[in-house]
Amino acid sequence: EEVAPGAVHVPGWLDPEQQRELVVRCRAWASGPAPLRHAVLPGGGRMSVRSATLGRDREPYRYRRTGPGTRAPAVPQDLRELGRRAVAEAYGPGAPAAQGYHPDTVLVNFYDAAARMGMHQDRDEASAAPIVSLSLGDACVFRFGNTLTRSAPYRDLELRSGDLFVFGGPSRYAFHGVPRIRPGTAPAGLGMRGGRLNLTLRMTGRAP
Ligand code: MD5
Ligand code: FE
Repeated sequence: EEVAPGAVHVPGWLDPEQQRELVVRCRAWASGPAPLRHAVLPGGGRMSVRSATLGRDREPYRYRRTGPGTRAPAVPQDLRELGRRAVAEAYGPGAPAAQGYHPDTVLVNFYDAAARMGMHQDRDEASAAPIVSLSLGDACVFRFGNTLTRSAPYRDLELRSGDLFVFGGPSRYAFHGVPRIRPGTAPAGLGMRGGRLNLTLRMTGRAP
C-alpha cells in the first residue's frame, strides 16, 4: 500500500456508487463549464490526454484549458472534503498533512485507449501539499519513478477504477507517467463509454 515514502495506494477506495456519481459529474463539467481539451505543449505538440480544470485556472499556472470567455467553475465543497478524507486515509487522521488539506484545484484528465502521459514531475504548484489522485473507468499502467531522473529506476503499477493514490512527502516530486491504458477493463455499470478518467485534487498555493 505504501509504494514509497509518502506515496500511498488504496485500491478500491471509492465504492461503485461514488464512482458512478463522479463519472456523471465529470460528464456534466465536460459538456458545460469545463470542456475536456488537448493541451498544446510549449514546443507545439498536442497532448494525447484531454484535460479540464476546476478552480485555479489562470496563467502562469499551466492548467489553462478553458477557452476565451469561459471561467473554470470552483471546486465543489464536497470534493474538497473528499480530498481531505483521502489524505487522512493515506496518512492517518492525525497526520499534519490531513489537517490543513484544502484542495483549490481539480485537474480532470481523460485518456482514450491510445492516450499516454510521458514521464514528468508536477512542479507548477506553489504548495508542496500532497496530490490526491482518483481513477475511474479503464485501468492503466502507472509508472512511478524517482525524484532525480525521468528514467529508471521506476515501478509499474496497475491503477483501477475506484483507486486512490496520494503523493506527498518525499514522493511529491517523483517523476511519473501513464504508459498505457487497458481498454475494456472498466467495471460494468459505471457508465463510461470507454477510456480512463483521472481526477487530481491539488493545493496550488496560488491566488484564485
Ligand atoms: C493521471 N496525472 O493518472 C496522473 C495522476 C498529471 C498526472 O500525472 O500531472 O495530470 S497524478 C500522479 C502524480 C502526481 C504527483 C506526484 C506523483 C504522481 N508521483 O510522485 O508519482 O492522470
Ligand atoms: Fe503528473
